[in-house]
Amino acid sequence: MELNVPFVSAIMQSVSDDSMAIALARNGGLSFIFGSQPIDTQAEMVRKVKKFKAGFVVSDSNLTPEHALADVIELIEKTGHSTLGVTEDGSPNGKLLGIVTGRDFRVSRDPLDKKVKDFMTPFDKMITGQLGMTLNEANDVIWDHKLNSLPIIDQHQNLQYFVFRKDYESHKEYPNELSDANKKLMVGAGINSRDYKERVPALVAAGADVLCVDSSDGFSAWQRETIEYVKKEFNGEVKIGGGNVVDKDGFLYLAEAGADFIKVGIGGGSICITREQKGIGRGQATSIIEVAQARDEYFEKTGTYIPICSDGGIVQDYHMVLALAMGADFLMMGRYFARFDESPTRKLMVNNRYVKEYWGEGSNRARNWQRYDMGGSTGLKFEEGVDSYVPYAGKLKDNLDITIGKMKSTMCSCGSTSIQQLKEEAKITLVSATSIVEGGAHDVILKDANM
Ligand code: RVP
Repeated sequence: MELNVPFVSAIMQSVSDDSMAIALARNGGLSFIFGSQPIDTQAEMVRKVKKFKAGFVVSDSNLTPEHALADVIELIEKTGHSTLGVTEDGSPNGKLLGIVTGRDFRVSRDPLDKKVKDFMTPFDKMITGQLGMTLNEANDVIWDHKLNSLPIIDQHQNLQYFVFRKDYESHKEYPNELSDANKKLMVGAGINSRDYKERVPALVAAGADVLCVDSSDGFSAWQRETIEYVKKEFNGEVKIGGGNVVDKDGFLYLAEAGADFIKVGIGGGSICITREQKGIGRGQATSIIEVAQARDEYFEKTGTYIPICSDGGIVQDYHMVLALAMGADFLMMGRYFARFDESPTRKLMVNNRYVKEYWGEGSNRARNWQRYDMGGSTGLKFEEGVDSYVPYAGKLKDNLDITIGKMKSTMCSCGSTSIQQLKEEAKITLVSATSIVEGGAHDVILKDANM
């Protein structure tokens, strides 16, 4: 398994759900769907990613014919989408009975209690597509009949998807798309070392391509047992990573346990206060350099190359190149992805700026899910993560394109045409605090201080 861009999104409630996973895989990376949720909801998110078909959108705005105009208006406000599926049971895949768009009602004239069935465009007046048609065929129907959207139904008239005219442009090629042998997007999932005997089979059945034991401290017998169990139970066919570790001993421990990749980093995450709270962790660069060396020695000795992932602490785009140059094979980021439209959290206006919520998995906010699932001790007295905001940054693709452009430019300056060459040849130098000041704009009055 190989990534097309060396990025994965963090195993966090505030980062990696199915929307993030779809967006990132389309752009060549991979998300690990957060494991701090019940097994069935996590498996459902994995399933949604595997079911994703470019251009075919599962309808998120649906009502029954018995609903009223007031419900239509409320739903449009909530979702921001103005094409509503009318199904027998109001579900996204129920029997399709009609469709409502802005052309079907007039708020100024129609009473708010007017029933959907009295103003929807009914099924027998609609043009629909059949499940199985290609995106090109669907777009031809949209074009020929001058439609704005085409509902796609199965042989029982159940609504499956909508194809929208306005999406046509945005469905241009995604050259880096990360897909499996069946052309389905790839997706990972986080697991823990407690309920893995139930969680892992459910995630594998849902189609997860790779798993990762999610813990701030991976150098533990629990983690070894989890990895060994998964390897044995699935005859070595399920890929599973472990972590996090910060030194050679930790790396070797998980390598011997059978981990397919190993995550590096404790306490460096932007929302992480593990070092402050427990005194546990290590500088990210020091950790990466040591573990990368351990990986290379292990490879020389055994012939097995176990990729390492630098997890946490990356803020600037150049940090990414640095982590790769220091030896990381790929990077996990939370804060970076949390800022985008596709992350699962709310976008808010705070102090005249758009922000998105971002909270650590070790915060009480994230840990609250356990009271539904795990029983046991939920009354832990301290937090290892904070609840915060990050500046909103727009769409993932736009940002990723810029980041990758910058990284390529840095690599170009290092004379490297591949990550491997960068690792071997880049010259890394220690910098002083003064040199960092010197590296930014300094001693000038910036024209637009808000930029
Ligand atoms: P960052 O990209 O700097 O936001 O860091 C994200 C990483 O921080 C995660 O991948 C995880 O390793 C770590 N994390 C997540 N939650 C917490 C916490 O609550 N302490 N830490």
